This record gives sequence, structure tokens and C-alpha cells, in this order.
Amino acid sequence: MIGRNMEKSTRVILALDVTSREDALRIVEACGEYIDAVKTNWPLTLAAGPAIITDISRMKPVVCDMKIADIPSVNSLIVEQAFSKGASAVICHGFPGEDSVRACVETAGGQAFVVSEMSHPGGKEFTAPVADRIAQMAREVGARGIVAPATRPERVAALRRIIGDLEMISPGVGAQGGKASDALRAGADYVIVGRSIYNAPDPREAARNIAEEARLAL
Ligand code: OMP
Repeated sequence: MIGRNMEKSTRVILALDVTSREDALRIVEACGEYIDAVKTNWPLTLAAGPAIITDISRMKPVVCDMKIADIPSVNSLIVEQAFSKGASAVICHGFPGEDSVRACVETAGGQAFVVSEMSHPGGKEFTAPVADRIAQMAREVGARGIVAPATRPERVAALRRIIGDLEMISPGVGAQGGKASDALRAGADYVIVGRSIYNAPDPREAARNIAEEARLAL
């Protein structure tokens, strides 16, 4: 079962880091019109079980973010499981090296995003110094794209120059201090937004506002 591809319409990917199945489904239902995809991560998967990926994939394309960072053979097994549950794409780390990333990309039929420089303050310590090389490697192995920090639009622009026409998805908007319009203008294709939507009093309204900001930015 391979999920459908995400559209490039609202440019918003909802990071659904909630820990209740009911909340998760309610928020996706509410925000559906204003998001292109849902990103699932460990908190929801551990809380609700992997079947939540299948349930959400019936509503929206799912980017399954297990931050895959293992040896190639194990990476391939993780990717197979993610796609068997209905994921449309996966996220893997770049730092384990080319063979590990290649295993993800090949098993995912190209539908893998590679984390380059992380968006949080600690991302500057170990990921920033190697992010350019990771971005280049993502391109060489045929990844779909990279994950790059909306908290540092100047890095989004620099990484865009390296990846050419690969896609870029960009977290760090809102709760981490980045702005959707800055990231998109600097070269991101999509912004990834979590707390600013799912913790908002009205998640639908919050998603609508970010989608509107994205539309005006482009
Ligand atoms: P909020 O900060 O709540 O909007 O959530 C951001 C989401 O993006 C979380 O699901 C993180 O796991 C993810 N993320 C980052 O925040 N920074 C990164 O460098 C990479 C990711 C990611 O790979 O998605």
C-alpha cells in the first residue's frame, strides 16, 4: 500500500505531534482544507499505534517521520513498514551516511526526505557544519528532498542553491520562531507546522492563517 502523493497547494504540512488518536483525527479533519499533508512522528505512533498512519492516510497523504538513522538494512525495514501502513513519504537523517540514506531512498522508491540542518538551537552544534554535504548527498542519491530550518531562512536559501530542483520541507515555523513566509520566500516548497496549529484554540483557523500567509508569500 503506497499512499497518494501530496499536492503542492497550501504549502502547509501539519506536524501532528499529539498523543491521542481522537485528537489526531479531529485535528486532521478540521484542518484538511488548509494542509497538503500530515507528518506523523514518534509521539503519535507510540501513543496510538502504527495503524494511525493508515487511518490518517485515508484522509491526507502521510509523511512518516521516524527520523530514520540506522544501518542500511534496518533503514530499509523501517521504510518498508512505513509504506505498508500507508505512508506517502518518509523522513530519514542524513548523518548516518550515504549508504544508509541510499537504502531509505531506494526502498522508498525515491519518496524520502533527508534531514540536513536541524531547526532547533542544538541543530547548530552538529548538523549545521555538515548540512551542505548532506544536502549534496541527498541530491546524489536521488532523494525527493531535504528538511531544512525555517528558523534560519539564510540557510534555507543556501541549501536551496545546493539541491537545485529537489524539494525542501521546512520546520520551525511558529513555536520555534520561524515565519512561514520567510522560509517559502527563501526557497522552501512547504512549511512544516506543529504546535502553532494543534495547540491553537481553533486549529482550523490557525492552519488557514498559515496557508494564507504562504499564498501571499508566493
Ligand atoms: P513545531 O515546532 O511544533 O511546529 O513542530 C516541528 C515539527 O518538525 C516536529 O514534528 C519536529 O519533529 C519536526 N522537525 C523539526 O522541528 N526540526 C527539524 O530540524 C526537523 C524536523 C523534521 O524532520 O520534521
